[in-house]
Amino acid sequence: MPVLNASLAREEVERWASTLDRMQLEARELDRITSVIPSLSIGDGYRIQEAGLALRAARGEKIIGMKMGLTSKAKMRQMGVESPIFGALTDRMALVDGARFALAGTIHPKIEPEIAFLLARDLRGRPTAREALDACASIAPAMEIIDSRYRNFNFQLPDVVADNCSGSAFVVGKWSRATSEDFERIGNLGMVLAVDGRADQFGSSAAIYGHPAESLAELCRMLDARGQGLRAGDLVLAGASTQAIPLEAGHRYELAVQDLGAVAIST
Ligand code: OOG
Ligand code: MG
Repeated sequence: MPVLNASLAREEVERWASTLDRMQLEARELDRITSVIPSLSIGDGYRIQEAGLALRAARGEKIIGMKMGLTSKAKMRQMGVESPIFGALTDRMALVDGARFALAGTIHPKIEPEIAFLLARDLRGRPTAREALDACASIAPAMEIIDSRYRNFNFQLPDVVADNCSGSAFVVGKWSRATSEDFERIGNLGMVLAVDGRADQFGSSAAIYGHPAESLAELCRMLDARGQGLRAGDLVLAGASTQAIPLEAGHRYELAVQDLGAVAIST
């Protein structure tokens, strides 16, 4: 069982948050915190994440939603960890569909195929996947750019949680209306991530925690355990359906999702 209790002193939490924040701003990497503090708990990780988000809020960044991470077997295997985690999405992380993403200022970015939800109403407590989908206005194809601040993406769960779950940027395609009648269909949509028009990763939305709405429901349950919830207007990334691939200069990355359409960025 992962350790959920928090033990790190407040000053230490703030010190690590500001170190990670500086690493991101300066595009530098560091060794995972657990190599220095092996007893770091997941609870400490979330406290560091929160302190880091407060630093960004002080610079005018606004939280517009949440991301789930490590919700697929492919990602758990790729990163060597085995339970879902969540982080925040801010307005400055959002890219416009078709935009160019400059690699300058990043460390070792990767891109991954995702499904995004937009909440039509508040969602709190411990909903089922169907109840979670019911709270959504719409769903869209999306891609997330992750860029761990740890050397070689080498981390344990408390580290990656502290690092806002490797979040760097994200892009969302066209929204489609989603209702509970779409539940079965949304649970098994083909997803193809292509580089310069050549398919590179094939997946299904079923790989995202069994069903992307199950990931949304799990996020809500994890937030509930901390006395928090989701609000109308929040955007949620449900987690990648395949492993992430390195983002390199001079390419076009496009995700096509069955029935939902495509979303792209260029580097
Ligand atoms: C952690 C973030 C995982 C996902 O969709 O599974 C994630 C990482 O892989 O560095 O965003
Ligand atoms: Mg992701």
